[in-house]
Amino acid sequence: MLGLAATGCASNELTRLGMPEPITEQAERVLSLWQGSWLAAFAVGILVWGLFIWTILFHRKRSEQLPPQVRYNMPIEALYTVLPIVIISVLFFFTARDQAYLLDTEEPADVHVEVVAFQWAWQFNYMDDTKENGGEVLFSETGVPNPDGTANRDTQTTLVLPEDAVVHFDLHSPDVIHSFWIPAFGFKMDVVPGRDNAFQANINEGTAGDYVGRCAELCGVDHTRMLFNVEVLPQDEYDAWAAEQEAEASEAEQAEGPGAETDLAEGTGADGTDAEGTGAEATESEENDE
Ligand SMILES: [Cu+2]
Repeated sequence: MLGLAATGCASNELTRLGMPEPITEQAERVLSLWQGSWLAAFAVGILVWGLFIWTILFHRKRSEQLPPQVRYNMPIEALYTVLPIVIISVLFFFTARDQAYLLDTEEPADVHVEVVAFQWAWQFNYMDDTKENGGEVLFSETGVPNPDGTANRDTQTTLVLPEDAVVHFDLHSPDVIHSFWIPAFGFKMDVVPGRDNAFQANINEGTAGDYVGRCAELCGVDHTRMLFNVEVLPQDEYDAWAAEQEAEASEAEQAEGPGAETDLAEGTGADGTDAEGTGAEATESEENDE
């Protein structure tokens, strides 16, 4: 009752059992797997607690005589074995079914983002996947490491996405293992050096708004600085934003000569920021020494 009162009137929040509000079709699936698993756990819990309480209340010690024993009772022993196997098989079935759905990247995507996770920030490369050879970078958003791990929407990189669209994510890391996590997606995936991890998210209609993103793998001493923003925009606003970014990127490319944009996206961006991160680290340790 206290729990009910404390979580307020949002019954929706209560039934989510601690999960964030889902903004993708995939997140809805994760949420129902989560809720279903809890229902199964509650059912088993209620049965076991019920048997305990029933035993305590109605089968207290009445005399010195030993009660009837059930050891080597084959039907009961078989039940103890078969029932857990049934429970685990049902949980396994739903987990395997949902995992196959969550990792499916067959559906043609509307937006294609390459996520580069590096110590200690993120780069989001918006790709033109209509081009051959795995696509071409249209424009990039490169973050700088958060100063001290305190979330600050104004200084963090923002991953901008359209609502009511299919987004394909390719995950790459030039250094160590990170994990790309948007809690509202109900999903995270490791970003592993030398491995092409990918997933897709079908972002729901009516989900425009601000969300948070994190690195969810302890990737080194400044892991907590790897924060980013997620902003979901209505389709038309997203299109306008993307066109603007693309125009800016091609202007910059013309100013710096051909090939400059690719260098910025794949080399200098990540390396430059990394060097900056190391610089900050050196200053910090000097301060600590003092
Ligand atoms: Cu990380």
